[in-house]
Amino acid sequence: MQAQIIGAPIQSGAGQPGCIMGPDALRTAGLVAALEGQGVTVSDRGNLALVEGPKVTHPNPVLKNLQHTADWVRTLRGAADKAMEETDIPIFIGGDHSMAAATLPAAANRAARAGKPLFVLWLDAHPDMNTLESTVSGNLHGCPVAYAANLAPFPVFPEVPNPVDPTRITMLGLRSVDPPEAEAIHATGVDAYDMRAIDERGVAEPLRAFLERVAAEDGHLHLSFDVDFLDPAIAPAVGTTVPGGATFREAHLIMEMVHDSGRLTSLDLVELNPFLDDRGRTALLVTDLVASLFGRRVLDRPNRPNAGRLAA
Ligand code: NNH
Ligand code: MN
Ligand code: MN
Ligand code: MN
Repeated sequence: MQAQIIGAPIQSGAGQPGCIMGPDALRTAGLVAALEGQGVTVSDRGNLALVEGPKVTHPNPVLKNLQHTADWVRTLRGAADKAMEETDIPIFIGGDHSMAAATLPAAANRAARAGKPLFVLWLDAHPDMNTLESTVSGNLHGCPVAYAANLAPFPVFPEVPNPVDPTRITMLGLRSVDPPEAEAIHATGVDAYDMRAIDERGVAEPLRAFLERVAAEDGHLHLSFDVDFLDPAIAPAVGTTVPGGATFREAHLIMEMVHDSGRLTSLDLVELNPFLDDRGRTALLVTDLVASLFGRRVLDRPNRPNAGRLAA
């Protein structure tokens, strides 16, 4: 299996700086070796360079860094559409979650070309379903799902020829949802599991049902992993920590189950802010989760003296 790594050092969609360092922190933590250790042939394409695009404006004055983020989304969309053609599994490393405004439409384009439905597994404390009108923070990383599913006009971003079907999106880990987002989840039929649902049912049951649907419909599967899905106690390096997140084992189990499904076709690793990290532990944890996602099994975990520190 071949994977390409595409670094997108974009931070203008988040409320505070630092995600610009995300791609290089993941590389420093050993992302390439983690993949190669699972037999994946990796081509690391380095970090994208921003290409400035057409001037965009929007009447909502709260929107932050609109031009810069729109330029990034357009730049990454071009690179993502290309990577989708070139490799089995493009891995987009960020960078804030506005990246998904490029990677989701690109994944949907590839699925449409293959004549398959696209499914999305969204692991995040937040649904990122705000519109350019509904956002209160003005941070565009809170909007990519609404854009990619065509829930509202986003004239500042490129056209979306193949909108993502909201009923084929499963969200796990939600615990910070704005009122218009809650309304959008109900109105569109996104399959959303907040942390209370996970407390009661665990991650395995809803995830198994989702993966069975992907298999039954012979779908493509894009996994979008926001670091704030994880509990801040194990993953401090994120600008929007929310208490009560996924545990180490919940996160690994999800990765192991997605691997076993054999369905993964593209991946986002987003919102890592190394400026907020504690001796690289969050970057190491994300890298460790990627190893599970590509097939490392609990019984094969290396018995290194350091391996246990990730469980702290
Ligand atoms: N919903 C909030 C907003 O739109 C928070 C979004 N922040 C995230 N999303 N980190 O994953 O600003
Ligand atoms: Mn997010
Ligand atoms: Mn989030
Ligand atoms: Mn494998």
